[in-house]
Amino acid sequence: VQDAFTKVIAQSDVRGEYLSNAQLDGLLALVRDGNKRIDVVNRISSNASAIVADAARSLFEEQPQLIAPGGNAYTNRRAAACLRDLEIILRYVTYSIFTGDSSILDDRALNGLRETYQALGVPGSSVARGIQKLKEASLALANDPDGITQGDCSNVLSEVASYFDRAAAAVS
Ligand code: PEB
Repeated sequence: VQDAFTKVIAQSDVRGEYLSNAQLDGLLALVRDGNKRIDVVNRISSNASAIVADAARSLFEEQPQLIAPGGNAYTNRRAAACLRDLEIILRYVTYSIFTGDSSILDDRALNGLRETYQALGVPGSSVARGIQKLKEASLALANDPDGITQGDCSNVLSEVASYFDRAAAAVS
């Protein structure tokens, strides 16, 4: 597991070099935007169950065959596993947003996930669609101007989007 700081340090250390000005500028920007990052994590975390339940509901509306007899999410046990999977992915995405690095998401959630789904017969493209719904809801929450200092959040938001895209690409 790495964060944005240890990643830069590891890169310099293999070359036996001090941090470059460009590296320091990058980390400085990260610190300056730190409150935005933490606010996004807070908004997603404190609304996680609603984000997940809405995403699953909307996925099952769009793809009713998933919860029909023979579907991969048919029976309460499998529907529960589906909600749980979306919740796990959302949780690891919040860790990556917080650390500014995708490694925790990659190493602990996405590594081997496609193969697991193939072995279980879980349709990866449907999971990817569910992740896209998590992304839309999370970005809408992060973008909500209500009750927060206004500023330019475009960098943080595109980074947030990239973690969801990464998760969706890993299973589809
Ligand atoms: C990944 N998902 C399932 C399993 C595992 C994961 C390891 C098998 C074991 C179990 O059932 O608990 N676990 C999950 C994950 C991590 C982890 C992401 C990361 C750290 O440890 N079925 C659908 C939908 C989709 C779905 C498209 C969006 O039709 C999910 C939800 N995952 C789903 C289902 C099962 C499952 C298991 C239904 C149960 C499959 C089965 O038992 O037949």
